[in-house]
Amino acid sequence: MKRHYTRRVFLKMAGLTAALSLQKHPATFGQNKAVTSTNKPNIIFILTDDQRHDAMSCAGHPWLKTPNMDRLANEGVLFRNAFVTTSLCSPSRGSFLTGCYAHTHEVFRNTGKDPNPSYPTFPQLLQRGGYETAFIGKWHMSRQDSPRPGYEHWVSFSGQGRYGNNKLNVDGQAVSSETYVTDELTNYAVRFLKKQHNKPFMLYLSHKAVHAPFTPAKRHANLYSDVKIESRHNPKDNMNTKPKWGRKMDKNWKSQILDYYRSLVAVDESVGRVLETLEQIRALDNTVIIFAGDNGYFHGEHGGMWDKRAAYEPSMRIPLIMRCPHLVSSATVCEEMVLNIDLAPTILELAGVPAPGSMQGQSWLSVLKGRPGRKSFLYEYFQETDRRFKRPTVIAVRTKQWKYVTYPLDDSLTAELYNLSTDPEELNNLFGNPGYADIIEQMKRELAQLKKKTGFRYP
Ligand SMILES: [Ca+2]
Repeated sequence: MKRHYTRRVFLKMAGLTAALSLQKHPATFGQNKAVTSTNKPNIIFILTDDQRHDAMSCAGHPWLKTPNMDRLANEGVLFRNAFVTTSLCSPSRGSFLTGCYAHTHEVFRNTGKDPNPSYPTFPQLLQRGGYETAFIGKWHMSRQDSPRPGYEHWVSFSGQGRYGNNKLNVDGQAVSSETYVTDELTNYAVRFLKKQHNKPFMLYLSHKAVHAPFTPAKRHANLYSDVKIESRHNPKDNMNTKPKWGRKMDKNWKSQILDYYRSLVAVDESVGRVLETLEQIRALDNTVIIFAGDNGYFHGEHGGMWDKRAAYEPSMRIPLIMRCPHLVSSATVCEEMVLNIDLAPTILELAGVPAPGSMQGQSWLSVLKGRPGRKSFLYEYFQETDRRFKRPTVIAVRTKQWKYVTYPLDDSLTAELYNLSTDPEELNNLFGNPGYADIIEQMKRELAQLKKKTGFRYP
């Protein structure tokens, strides 16, 4: 049973938060006397690739079973309004790491570039703040696999990597993978967790799944074969009011969607193995686990959209759960709008490490303490030079009630306005409807303010 925030819960949590900063945890690492006791929690960030916000049973998926993601939500907070500021792999990864917009950290596209080093990443700051840090998995910015600054332990591969037969870079050494990528990365994660830790640790476990080509583990190859796969297009969608672009379903979309969900089952098992390992090393109660996706994914919405990159909800929404036993006891749902750029300042606050002023996100612990959340945010996507992705540059602003989408570099495309309170599926574009002229003016002003505040610029 989910519990939505009430004033009482906020106050209770505010008290618990105050206690956290003072509390010592002598039992942090159980019986292991060699480990220094500390009041800093361990932190595990698990990132998936292209997982839809609703691709978890705890988020209401009708037939997919994700018992371990559900456990995180049942023992923590499920964020029901979590978004990325750019719905694309590399820019979003740069934003998780630096707490900044793509137009600031300068990973504008999937063009093989790491964030501008002027903007420190949260693992670098944690390492300086006394954490033992590890990165395991898909990096997917600059296309080389060698260790990046900020990590004492490094396991990665070049670019997208593969579901099998990966060429891994383990702390600077070339190593061939032995098994299916999700299991392989989890094996490395478990090994890292089980080693002796003389400091609090931060593990960044970054899965390849469920990115295309959707490839399930062999043991899951026939799961859900009796499920009827349907497109998410809503027949009530008023396509006449929308700009025409990006509507091209993969020709094998039914089997693609089925394999997408099958691939996610190994990720759920991975979450289970992480939880089980934390129990074994007696660190579960002193470890914060944050689980997120790097962007959403279309499964046929709006007349057959596929992939991501757009400002519609299935693309910009992400799954986000935080198990944080110090702050939240169980089964809490947060409705405030939180972003990928909030992850870094959140983790730094959890670790008691000051966030640099350059970070543009804000710790989401503040909304968990009952403070008001943001009222709007800027969304940006910059057109790619790769001709396979014929998607226009998109600049949008989203509030709790409204979304205003613009295509500033393509005059042939109409802008869009949706009332998310009455039309959460964005079926009816209200832009150009004279009854909404005042809302459009407000949204234009909000967009201009957000651009100014965040130093918006084109690549
Ligand atoms: Ca992605």
